Amino acid sequence: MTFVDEYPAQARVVRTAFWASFAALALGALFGLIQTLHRTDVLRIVDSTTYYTVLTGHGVFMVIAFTIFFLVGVFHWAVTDSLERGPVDMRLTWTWQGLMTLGSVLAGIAILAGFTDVTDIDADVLFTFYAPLGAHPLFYAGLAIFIVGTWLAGANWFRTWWAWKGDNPGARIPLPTFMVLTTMIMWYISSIGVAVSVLVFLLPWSLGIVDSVNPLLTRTLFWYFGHPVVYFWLLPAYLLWYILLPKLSGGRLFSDPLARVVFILFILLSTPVGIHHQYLDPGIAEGFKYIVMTNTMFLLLPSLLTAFTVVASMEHGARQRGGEGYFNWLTALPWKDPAFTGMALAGAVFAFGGFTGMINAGMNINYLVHNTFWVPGHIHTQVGTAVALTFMAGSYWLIPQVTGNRLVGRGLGLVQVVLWFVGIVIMTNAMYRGGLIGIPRRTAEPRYDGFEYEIAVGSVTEIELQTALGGILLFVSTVLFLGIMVATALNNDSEPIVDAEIPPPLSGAEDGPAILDNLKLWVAIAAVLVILAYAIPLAAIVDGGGLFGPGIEPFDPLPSVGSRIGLEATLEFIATLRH
Ligand code: HAS
Ligand code: CU
Repeated sequence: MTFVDEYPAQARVVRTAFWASFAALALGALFGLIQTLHRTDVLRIVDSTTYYTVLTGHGVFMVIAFTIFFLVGVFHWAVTDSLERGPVDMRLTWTWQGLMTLGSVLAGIAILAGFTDVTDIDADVLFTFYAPLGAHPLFYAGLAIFIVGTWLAGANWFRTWWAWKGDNPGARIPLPTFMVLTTMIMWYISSIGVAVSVLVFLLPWSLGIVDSVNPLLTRTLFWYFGHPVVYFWLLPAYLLWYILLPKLSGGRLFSDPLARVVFILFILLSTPVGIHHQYLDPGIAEGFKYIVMTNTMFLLLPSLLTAFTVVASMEHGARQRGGEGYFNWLTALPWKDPAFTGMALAGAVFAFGGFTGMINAGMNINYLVHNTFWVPGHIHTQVGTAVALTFMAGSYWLIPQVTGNRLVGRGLGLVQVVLWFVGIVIMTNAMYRGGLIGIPRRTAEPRYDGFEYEIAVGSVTEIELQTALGGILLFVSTVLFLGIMVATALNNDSEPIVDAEIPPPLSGAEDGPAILDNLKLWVAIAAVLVILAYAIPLAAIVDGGGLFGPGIEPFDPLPSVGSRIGLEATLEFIATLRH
């Protein structure tokens, strides 16, 4: 039985989310090609001011719309399939789907309006949209509506689990649902930061309700959210690596309890480290930055555990297929299957991108790479491959499940994932090397007239040609992927498709302590860690630059509240800490 046979209404919800995701991928990839050819001086389709509209579009459509629409599709599939039931309330389901679509359309209009000068609607604020860059209110309103949509999606899945729990008292949470709920807990905790930044500061500022904002405060609230959001993108990829990859390998998941530990570690470790994006920001004490750097190093752990579990599961599968030897078993894996090979290549690139993340996290070496072309190198190995390539590879198994159609172009799918891998290796290699010689990121004109970079290996021209070549290969790969998706959606031959059965893990939930499922405990610990990490830096930032910007007393609007709860005394104490 396929998923669409068992849950036709839920398959429709998943398909709707996936097609929204693929539409965003198509737009984002087109913008990616335009900007790559522009900044390498290979081909100029837009002028250098419009470049920033293109760059904003590429970022928002790729890392917000493409990833998060795909995420809600995967999560809806995972909860329905593992709890063997649809949501309690389908109206809530279509409400969150509608809000996410409305929000992305509004933000998209604000961005695309930047191509015309017939309106004053503009949003060239890049995907991080932090002040002092300011966008049209439509952009912020769209983002806010989109995030509310994701919050309701999470509520939908919690309600489904709650109803299932009532019918299965004392049962452990099925692993796919556990992964969805823990990821949503991390999302609720972290998205508070961006919700406050947008709703309390940036949207009122863009509407003229407040005259100014404190850029360091809105930036810090953004990065409070900005590091965990990378795991919001990564964890659906992890879910596919843990749930699908063992099955595709012909084996079973090595350890369910270890997978639960990994997702709990992301709840606890991901939010308290956002200041590692702000090592060069003034106004945050070095001591805090040093603490954040140390905390960031702990983030290696969940990824290393994942590498161990996932590769062990692959080895188990290979040996069931007759694989032998220390490494020879690798040849027994299903390398002709685009779903398997795409995810394995994505995992390999993730390892490399993860280590560049550790380099980013080193406070002193970060001074060398921050705001250089190195960072987009890291971005494209991580979101651009670990996540994006896993999503595309996972689609080769999921789309037949939610359409009931056999995959069209399986061989072409294999070409597509390998082409993506080759393109990303070429492009990011150039980005990383370019960053190390100081080529800046986020600029339409990265070369300083007449100033040739002296570099040990190759030349700027060679780096720029590599970047352009990699970008072109990625664009071709995207077109291939979207073509296969459309052909499969339209395919109505009656050929049988892969079965939906996910085999049970080798070591099940019962082998791990029940406390792992105590979600309230993990929320409480995470809240304490967040308060420890952010209370004093945020208080110091407000003390130094006010809630709404310098020159405006921190709590002008709240003098009576401040004195009553001793806020002034606390701030005086913090001020002594800073000197
Ligand atoms: Fe990052 C900047 C640090 C992971 C995305 N990161 C970014 C930006 C983005 C991003 C979008 O400390 C740019 C934001 C902007 O525009 O300014 N990042 C880290 C660290 C990790 C990390 C420590 N990043 C990610 C992931 C992302 C992502 C995942 C997206 C999905 N990142 C930073 C820092 C900056 C930064 C600074 C700021 C730079 C600056 O100055 O602006 C860690 O999570 C990495 C942990 C992982 C490893 C690898 C060890 C794991 C191994 C095995 C893994 C293999 C597996 C696969 C699991 C250390 C060896 C096996 C399975 C198979 C299928 C085979
Ligand atoms: Cu980060």
